[in-house]
Amino acid sequence: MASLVAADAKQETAGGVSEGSIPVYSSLRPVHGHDAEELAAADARYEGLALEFLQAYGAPPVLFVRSPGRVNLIGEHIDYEGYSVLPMAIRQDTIVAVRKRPDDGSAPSLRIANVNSKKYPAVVFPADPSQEVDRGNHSWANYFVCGYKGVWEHLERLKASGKEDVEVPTPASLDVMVDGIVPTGAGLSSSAAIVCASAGAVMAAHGLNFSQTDMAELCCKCERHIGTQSGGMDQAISIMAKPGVALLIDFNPVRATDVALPEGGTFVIANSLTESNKAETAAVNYNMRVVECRLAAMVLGLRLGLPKQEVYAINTLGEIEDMLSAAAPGLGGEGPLPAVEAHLKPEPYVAEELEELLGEKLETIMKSSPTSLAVLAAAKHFALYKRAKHVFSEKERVYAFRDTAARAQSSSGASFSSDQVLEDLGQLMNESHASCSELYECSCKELEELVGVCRKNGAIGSRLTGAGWGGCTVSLVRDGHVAGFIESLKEDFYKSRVERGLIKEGDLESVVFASKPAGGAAIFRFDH
Ligand code: NG1
Repeated sequence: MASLVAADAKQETAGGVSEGSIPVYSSLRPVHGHDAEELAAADARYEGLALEFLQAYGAPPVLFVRSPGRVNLIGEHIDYEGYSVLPMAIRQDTIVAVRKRPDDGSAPSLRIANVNSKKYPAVVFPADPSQEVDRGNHSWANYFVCGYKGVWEHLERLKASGKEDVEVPTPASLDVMVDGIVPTGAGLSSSAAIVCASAGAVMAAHGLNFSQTDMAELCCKCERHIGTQSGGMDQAISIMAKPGVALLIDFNPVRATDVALPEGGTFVIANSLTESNKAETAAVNYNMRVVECRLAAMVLGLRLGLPKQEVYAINTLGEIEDMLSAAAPGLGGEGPLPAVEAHLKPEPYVAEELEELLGEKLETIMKSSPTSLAVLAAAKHFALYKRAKHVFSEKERVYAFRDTAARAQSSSGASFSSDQVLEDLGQLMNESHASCSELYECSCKELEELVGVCRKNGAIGSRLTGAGWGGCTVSLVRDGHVAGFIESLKEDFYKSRVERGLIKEGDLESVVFASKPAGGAAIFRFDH
């Protein structure tokens, strides 16, 4: 196979590809061409994937779709409450190679394999968009099935909304090979990377190309088949990211605004080496927080004097803030936090207490959500005050972060103290971490240790990133200090772990690294 970087870099916009859809390239250059070493490594990786594909299926892939992981700079656990977040994509991504398999008379099927076949064995599913994702069996390929279902669900929604010209293709047999290098269980959105790349591959293999916003929405919805009640941050950044900038992402509907990051600072990601398996721990961690926020919103709704039936329909703290603002425009400039102080007690609530207040069994209120019922079955108490306080304060920090970063852009000349901007951003990150740790209780002892080591070694700000309970930290570090910072982390955090056999010395480059904002999802068709 010829080198994949040799062809011209061109984005195809003809042939039914509408503006704002996933870019289609015939070369790796637009995504990986900023650096010769990166381009050569990407070229080798795609070549290797194409070869594995050929060996597995006896024919080459027709196209590749890549979608990146992300690091969230600020705005943790607030996307599912409807609030804006501020992530950037990282270089590490998942690539899905695909071809439509010619009809051989047998029932259409999806053959899904991974270049890492030891860890991720090959699986066959029916080519049936209505199949359920088997939540009881945590197969890696379930994420592909989520993306697969998402494409058809989106087409069905379009049809249901009255779009008469929507043609739903017949589901074809597909051969698929996946190559993912986003660390798993690390809070860097490996799950969104595979879901987005899978949905993109299914879409493109059937001759479709949806808009980026439609893709972001559909990937968010379909990843929920895995069993987590996720917000839309990861899928939105994975699809819509642009090289060189972070994005402020708003929801309902999903929108992205560029946030230029100030000169002089670099974000360094470090893995705590504690894996957090979000899908398997959903009932006690991630979904538990979603349910706690919903209960907090309901109790606040009661205090607002809403009728019970309206209260039961409330899902998020974002909805409650809108209602509070409608009742008292501007909320006296103080936002919803005073309502939390006034109406929620600092101690956790038990289920019976909430049922007494709400006048209904929690199981009845949440009966339409099996994942919420799993939370109720596992939960002993619900920390409504702490969770609401985190959400309402964290959303303010997101806007403060965006406004602080903008200060660096609007000032002209070096006399402006960009160092002060970095300090202010760092402080917001530290405050965010404290809130995640103390109020949202989504940290763990390894993350606390790592954040401490990062700050001790000169991070201007350091915080857990992603869902937490393990995974990574992100630290803001002065440019000139990055190499020394990484070395000191190796010494102070990783050395003892290498000695204990938790990680190999040679793998450290993939657990602690600096990252510039990378680009989003792309389709590659190499015609030669
Ligand atoms: P990670 O850390 O990638 O699992 C999860 C959610 C996000 C967001 C963050 C916390 C999914 C797919 N992603 O991300 O939507 O809520 O936690 O801010 O569930």
